[in-house]
Amino acid sequence: AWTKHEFSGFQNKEEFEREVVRHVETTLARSIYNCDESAAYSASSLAFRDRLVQGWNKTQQRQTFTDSKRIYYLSLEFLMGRALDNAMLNLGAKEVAKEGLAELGFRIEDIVGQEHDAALGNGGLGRLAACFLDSMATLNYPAWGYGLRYRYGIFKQEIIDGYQVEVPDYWLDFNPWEFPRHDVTVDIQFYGQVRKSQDENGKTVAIWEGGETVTAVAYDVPTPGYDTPSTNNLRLWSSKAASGEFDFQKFNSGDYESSVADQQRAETISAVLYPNDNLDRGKELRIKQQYFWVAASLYDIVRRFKKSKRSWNEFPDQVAIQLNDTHPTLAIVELQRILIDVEGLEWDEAWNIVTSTFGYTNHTVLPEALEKWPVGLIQHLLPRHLQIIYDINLFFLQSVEKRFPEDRDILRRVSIIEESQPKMVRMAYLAVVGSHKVNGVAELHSDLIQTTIFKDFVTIFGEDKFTNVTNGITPRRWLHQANPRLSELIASKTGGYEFLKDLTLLNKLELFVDDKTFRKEWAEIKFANKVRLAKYIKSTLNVNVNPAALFDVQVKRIHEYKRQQLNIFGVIHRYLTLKAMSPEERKKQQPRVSIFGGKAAPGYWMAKQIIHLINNVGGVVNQDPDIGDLLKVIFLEDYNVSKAEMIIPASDLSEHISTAGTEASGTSNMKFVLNGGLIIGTCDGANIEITREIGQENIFLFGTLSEDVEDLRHMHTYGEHPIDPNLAKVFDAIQGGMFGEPNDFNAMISAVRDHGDYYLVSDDFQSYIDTHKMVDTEYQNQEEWISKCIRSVARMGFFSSDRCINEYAEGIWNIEPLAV
Ligand code: 26Q
Repeated sequence: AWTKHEFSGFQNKEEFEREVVRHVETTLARSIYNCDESAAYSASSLAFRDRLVQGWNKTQQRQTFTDSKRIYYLSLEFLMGRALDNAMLNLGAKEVAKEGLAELGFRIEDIVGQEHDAALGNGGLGRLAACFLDSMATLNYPAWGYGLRYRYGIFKQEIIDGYQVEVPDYWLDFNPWEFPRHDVTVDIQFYGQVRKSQDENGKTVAIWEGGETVTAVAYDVPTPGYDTPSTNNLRLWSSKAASGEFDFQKFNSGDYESSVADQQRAETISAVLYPNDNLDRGKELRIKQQYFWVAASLYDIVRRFKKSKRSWNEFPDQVAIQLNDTHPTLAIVELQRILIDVEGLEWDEAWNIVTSTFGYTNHTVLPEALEKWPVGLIQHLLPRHLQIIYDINLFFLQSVEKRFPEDRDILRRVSIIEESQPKMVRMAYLAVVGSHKVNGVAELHSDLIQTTIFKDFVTIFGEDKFTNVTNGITPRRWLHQANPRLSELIASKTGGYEFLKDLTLLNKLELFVDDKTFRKEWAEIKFANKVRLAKYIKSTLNVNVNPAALFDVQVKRIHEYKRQQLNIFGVIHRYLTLKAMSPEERKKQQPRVSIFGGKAAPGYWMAKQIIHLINNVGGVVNQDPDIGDLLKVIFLEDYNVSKAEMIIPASDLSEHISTAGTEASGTSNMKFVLNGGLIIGTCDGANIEITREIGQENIFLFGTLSEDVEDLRHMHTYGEHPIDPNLAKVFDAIQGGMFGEPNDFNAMISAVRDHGDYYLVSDDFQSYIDTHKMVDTEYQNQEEWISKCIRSVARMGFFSSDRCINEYAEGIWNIEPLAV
């Protein structure tokens, strides 16, 4: 039962029930005798929403009244998942809701399950933003998120004949969690021309005029903290035609069609989330989204600052803005434009304010993910901004030239403008130059950016500008909400649910590692979670999986660098090995279920091939009577946040096997370990720090180290590189037609065999299968396995997003919690 929660949404179940009934009968205008699960969801949400709003209003009033410094988190993605379950938990009213719903004849899981995920993100970066909102509210930081209100979130994935098919995700039918603010609008200008003019003092000023205008409308989403009345705001902008733009003349003169077309063109800006993850496709609409969102957010932030009547040099004392990757980099240019063109500040004073305000988080070193925009496109779309970018670059390069007069190449290397054909604006360089701090998201990644893509900038600006903030996850959603029984068991041993606010308290679990009954309860919970997933697999795929088998899970976006192909090749190797065994030998093998899930970007052909191969392998293996329970291969359709909440607690082993140096951090690795699963992984991203925290005896590491990757790639291109013999057998099986048409997967195989094996699949194959053999052996000793799981959980305190947000607050934002 819920005991120590100090802040509660409802005093008792009767109060909750009264509110649900009231909403069914009045807001929804339905009879309580005709209340189905959908209506019960709606009414429960509205009941909780009312409570959220109270804390939200108070929090906002207090932030305004105390005039405290705020952090603004700019992210094109917020992968929130479901809100009702989270609101119940954060308001400490889950028990009350459970009992109240039971009295009304419902099971809480069914009601919570009615909600459509808010899926305004691709993967890690978007989910990180959502975890940060949870932590910022929980820790009482005055924080706002700013994003786009996409009409369509990430597509829904269907698997048809083994292939991915994308279906649009229209999610706004009924969304009680947003509040339209039709009175909070900003007109955003695009295109047009810049003309020079003189102001009243004879100073030359730039006038940006003409072009077209689109209106941004604010939609606010309350984001509650856990066990605190603090409720922060997530402001999402929606685009619509500007009132003057919805051309009444056209309309009245009967040109109805073109006036509607104008309106649709405006609404297109916030229509759809780009489904690329770690891939930059330079589409004009994407940069229009970026400017639209950035300009609306900055107008809003500046408007709020100006109400306080402070002088401009106090702006960085009142405002910190964090850029979630380069997607909002135009904010740097936009603030400079506002300060010099609108507010009349001098360049240097304005630039000081700008650079003191912004922090930039890098999430990738992959060259194909680094944003670049053609100069010509920006010239056309944002002519004044291009001038400012050129001026920023000019002053920056002048200062570099002064300091490094002997280095003739450095200016070309660090220029914000790449002198290519066509010329490109390098957004990451602009973000570095325009921010006071640049951080990576795990230690290895932060080291790598300082020695590779930003090496020259470290020389120019000094090491202090570059820092590391290792990612974290919210234990509220990723432990308590996803795995309530494990959370309860932990609470019973660590002195209540305090660990949800101070995750380092998990270390108290070490005392119980050898406690037989504790271990047994632990194992029972894992088993129950596996039974639940097995039922789900049966109901969706009609495949029977044995919950006593080892569940081996890889769920994440499908990408060659994440190496789902290595995993499926390993599975095929296992299948071939089992097939070659005698029935007696087979009986001694550890049964496994290999579970995959994840979306491929719609235009990423190779990623779609990988999905196809996984499904084809499942089709063969799962039917094979020689194999039975020894091996099952499952591809779970439409992996998303709410499915993650079910899948992660059911894993025994999860795979985090990116080519070393490619995965900036990874965050699901943290979620799996926190839920009592072990992991197999490369020395990449946060795996390294997880190893340091939990101990290397509790993790299955394998493969090439990042410092050796470059040499190996060089060897592949210029030297001999015989393919791994076991992998060659796997390729022969595929090309012999064992898993469908013999030639269907030639490109995947060629990438390894003939095209340089950029992701080192062959190099790592032997150590990968050897490590899996160790996993099999260790899993046989269940007592020892469970001890490892418990010890690992006990040592995961570091990976709370609360720790992470405190590091940002202290090291980058210079901001303090607001006492409640
Ligand atoms: C860029 C330009 C045009 C269109 C799309 C994009 C785009 C969109 C999304 C580029 C990248 C992303 C997403 C990147 C991402 O999710 N990165 C992940 O961030 C996590 C949180 O820091 C890390 O844990 C992962 O390692 C990293 O891959």
